[in-house]
Amino acid sequence: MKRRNFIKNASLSSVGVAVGSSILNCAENKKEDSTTTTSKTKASLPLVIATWNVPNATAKAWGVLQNNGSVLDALEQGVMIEEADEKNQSVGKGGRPDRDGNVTLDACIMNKDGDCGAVVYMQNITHAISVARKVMEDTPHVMLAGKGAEQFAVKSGMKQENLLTEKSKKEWEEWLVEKEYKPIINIENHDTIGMLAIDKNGDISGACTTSGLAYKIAGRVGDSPIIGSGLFIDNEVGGAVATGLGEEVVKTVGSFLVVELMRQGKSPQEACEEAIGRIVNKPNSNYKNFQVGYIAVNKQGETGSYSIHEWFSMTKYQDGKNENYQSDYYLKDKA
Ligand code: SD4
Repeated sequence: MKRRNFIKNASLSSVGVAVGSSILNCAENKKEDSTTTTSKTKASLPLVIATWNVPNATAKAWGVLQNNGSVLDALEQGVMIEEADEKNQSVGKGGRPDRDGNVTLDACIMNKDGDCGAVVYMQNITHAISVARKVMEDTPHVMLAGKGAEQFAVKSGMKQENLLTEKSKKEWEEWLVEKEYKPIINIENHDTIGMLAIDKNGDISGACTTSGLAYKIAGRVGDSPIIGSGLFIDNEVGGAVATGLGEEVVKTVGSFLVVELMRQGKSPQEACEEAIGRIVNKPNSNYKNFQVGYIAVNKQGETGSYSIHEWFSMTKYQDGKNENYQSDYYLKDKA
């Protein structure tokens, strides 16, 4: 399906799809990932992959690992780049608000031991990933929500700030004119950031952070902070992370599914494809109107990525090379 047709279809759909100007940069996206073979050759480590075209974030994470930093430091500092980037309107500061004008963040992190931490519906703190990590490391809990998460962040020394930038505010005010309730999925070149990393010892961890769907109903939480849906790591097997319409990912427990499929012997690419298959093959699935994308890595360092619609991509930093790979997608040849 050509991009123009996709945009047309999306605008007709009950679930709107916003295509930002940065999609025009897709020409920068490189070939399809050539490392999705099932060969069992030893991968060059460290290795970092992330959803979308986020070279600064992967470079940051890889640099931390190269300097023998911990994999959690690498992931945290990597995704913080996107959280702080006001131009990325799907993550952290500058994120698009909910329908009431509040920017609410979801994030989670998971380590090689299966420990995890998450924050949901948190406001006024840019670095949701850092709060998620502190939940994991400093509390007996897995998830903190809303005001409690914000209070915990402040007690942990993080500063409160207004996350609604002028640009996101203006766009929200324009949206208010029609107030048509259509969750908007952003399929831009950068978006919700999910990142998976393998350190030099071969240990895998992951992180995911987002401001969620633009103009969502207040209180809505997506897949991104839900362990097993937006992110899952099993250090014996591999890791997976999701982007796109979170409700569909939650309904299929997507990232856990990808990891379990890899456990059964599927390559990361095959596992991502089957997980997308579970969504599109559901009775009455209206998958033509929404995007979901997965990236995955296995213990051998093989990677895969797959989405429903065109223009999803994965950034990979390995062997000193930081490259963006256009994902294969379900609707290819089905237009
Ligand atoms: C959510 N999965 O909140 C996130 C949004 C996203 O690309 O990934 N957008 O549903």
